[in-house]
Amino acid sequence: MADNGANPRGPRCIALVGPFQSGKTTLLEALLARTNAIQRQGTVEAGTTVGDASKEARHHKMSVEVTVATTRFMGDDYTFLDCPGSVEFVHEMRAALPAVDAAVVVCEADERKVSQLQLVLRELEDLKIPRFLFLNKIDKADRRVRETLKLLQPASRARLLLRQIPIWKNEIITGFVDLALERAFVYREHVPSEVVPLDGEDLSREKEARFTMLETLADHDDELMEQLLEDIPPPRDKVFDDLAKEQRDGLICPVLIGVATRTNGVLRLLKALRHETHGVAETAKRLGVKSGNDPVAYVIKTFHTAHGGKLSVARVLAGQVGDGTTLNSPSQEAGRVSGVLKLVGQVTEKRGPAMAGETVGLGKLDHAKTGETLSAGKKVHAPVAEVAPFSPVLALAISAKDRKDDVKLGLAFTKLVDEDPSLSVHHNPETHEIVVWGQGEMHLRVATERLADRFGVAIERRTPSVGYRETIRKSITQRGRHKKQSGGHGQFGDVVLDIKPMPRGSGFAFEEKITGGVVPRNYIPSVEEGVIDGLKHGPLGFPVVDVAVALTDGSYHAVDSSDMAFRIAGRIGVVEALPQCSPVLLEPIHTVEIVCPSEATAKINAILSGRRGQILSFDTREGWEGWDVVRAKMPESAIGDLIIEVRSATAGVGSFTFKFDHMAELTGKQADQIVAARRAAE
Ligand SMILES: Nc1nc2c(ncn2[C@@H]2O[C@H](COP(=O)(O)OP(=O)(O)OP(=O)(O)O)[C@@H](O)[C@H]2O)c(=O)[nH]1
Ligand SMILES: [Mg+2]
Repeated sequence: MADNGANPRGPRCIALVGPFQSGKTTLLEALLARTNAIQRQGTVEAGTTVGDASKEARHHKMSVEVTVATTRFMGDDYTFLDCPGSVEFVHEMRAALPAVDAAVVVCEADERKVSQLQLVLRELEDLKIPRFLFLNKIDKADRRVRETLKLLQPASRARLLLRQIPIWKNEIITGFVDLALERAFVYREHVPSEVVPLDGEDLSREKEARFTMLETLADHDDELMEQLLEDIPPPRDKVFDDLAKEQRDGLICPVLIGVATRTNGVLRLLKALRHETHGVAETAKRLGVKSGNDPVAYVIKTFHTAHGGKLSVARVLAGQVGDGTTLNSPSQEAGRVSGVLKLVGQVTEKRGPAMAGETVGLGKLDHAKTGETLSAGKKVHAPVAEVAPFSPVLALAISAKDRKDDVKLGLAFTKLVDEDPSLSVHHNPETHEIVVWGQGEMHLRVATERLADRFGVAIERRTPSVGYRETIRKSITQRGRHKKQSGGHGQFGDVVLDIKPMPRGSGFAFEEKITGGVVPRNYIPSVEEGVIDGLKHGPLGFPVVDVAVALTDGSYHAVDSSDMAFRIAGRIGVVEALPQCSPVLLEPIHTVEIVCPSEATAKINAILSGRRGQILSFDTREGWEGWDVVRAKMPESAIGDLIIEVRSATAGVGSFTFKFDHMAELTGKQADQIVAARRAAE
């Protein structure tokens, strides 16, 4: 294909993904600088990149969301999605990936990041997204690239195929040889590399490495195999075709090398994307888009700008979307597009309608959500992808510093969760806490920073309360009597209650066994209400559960008895009885399922034992070579910050899910401490 004019494959959408801090945002910067979308290449250190332009990203010097930037290269539009590498923000990447044509997996020669690389590659493999590996930071390389590949290979199901080899001079990499082009280049800072003659030792290394590359390609191409066996040099076009085809089929993952900070290897990467990645037609096929000319778009990300309202970043998969197009999600009308924007990070520019393949910001789709498929045909298009929900791992209790901000806080949360469905917000009516669940410390920190910065709500943060309860171990019969005689009309209620423990998990039961009308029927519901009042706060300070209360006897007064008087009598009966029933604390126990690379399993066991975990089973993780699953029962109080220890024991890749199992009695020193803390807080 000639290297000029628009490519028939049209606009591309490419994800930049990879382990934490591997250089994705820097690479985006280099890609934008090389294609003249920006004047000067910024740096993460100086906080001047397009990718990490938000206040939170600059502050933490890491990406905390997907950044979308469109540029033009040799007549075609390319939209890059710079995805955060931190496991706490993986959900951003996961929501964005379905719509891309290909991914550039940016990685480093670092054995500590192999598991993270595996996680990222898994997502791409499962979605059948063609991918390049961009081995970045080779300015710091201290081992041979071939050794690095051996180190990284276990992370990839597809064969890693070295496309370029470095040229070394005095232990420093000064350029590279492209094995498909058979051309040598010398790096120059921030300008395209210079072609140099390929000769001497570099040529013999090239011959050997190219042969290895061809052999790998020939595993899936008999004709090429024959040519190699017969020593016939394969035509260059055939090699390129094989590279592209085998990559598309998920058989290989070509590896390119470079230095993002110096824009080295970036032009070759762009050219590889141009020639070897397919466009939206193939992607639409992969996603099962069936629409003819009706518009179909996939929502990659959702923003709420401080002033401009809601913006949905979407890739148009079919048809055309413009101002005024009404789009539907599978569940409802998503809204009418008001404003189509080109995005280069936070810089936006109004533009005309977007055609199939383009990735743009769509304004005012009030009811569109990230991960949804929007369409405008007669029939609503089926979802092209289902983004699995994220289970939360860490919680934070939040309140507005100023009660006046409560409403504002509620509204801000609605927008935050709309932007980031991996956050969830619950109101705990018992403790009046707003509990925010998320993916880790940094994720929750960024969420609270956004509350303050973007929505102007000052907040207080606390560790959420554990759902302790209490119950009784002994039965009792107790009288509850309420009598007040003050001047005219008095109050009188008198009840006798049988109070009994019930089996764990049965909650509360009320029964009445009144004979002879000693407590008139109409007062009995009030007695029950009073009993419930009394159980809300037991002698240890927690709600009382698993008790049965029977109303067996009592008396009334024709004038002074009332609903209120019987309610108070019921409560008095319970409150006086409970301390005599040998109360005991109950703590919630959950089943926890931890997944981790096998080499960390021993450490995980130690962590679980150290947190009163009772290990139930170990297994190898199905479909995940080199990973284990550990199941355990654990108290809720020990799950609170479990994720922090699990991540630190697994280079960030371990995680867990948990589910409530049962309430268990807790006695001894630990229980005493919890009760004392509760008293002190009241
Ligand atoms: N030596 C060297 N450093 C690099 C290179 N590319 C990036 N860096 C540095 O690596 C660090 C991380 O770079 P980023 O671009 O923020 O990496 P990232 O992958 O976007 O990070 P996250 O999005 O937080 O996962 C920064 O200090 C960069 O300057 C490179 O090619 N060589
Ligand atoms: Mg980044």
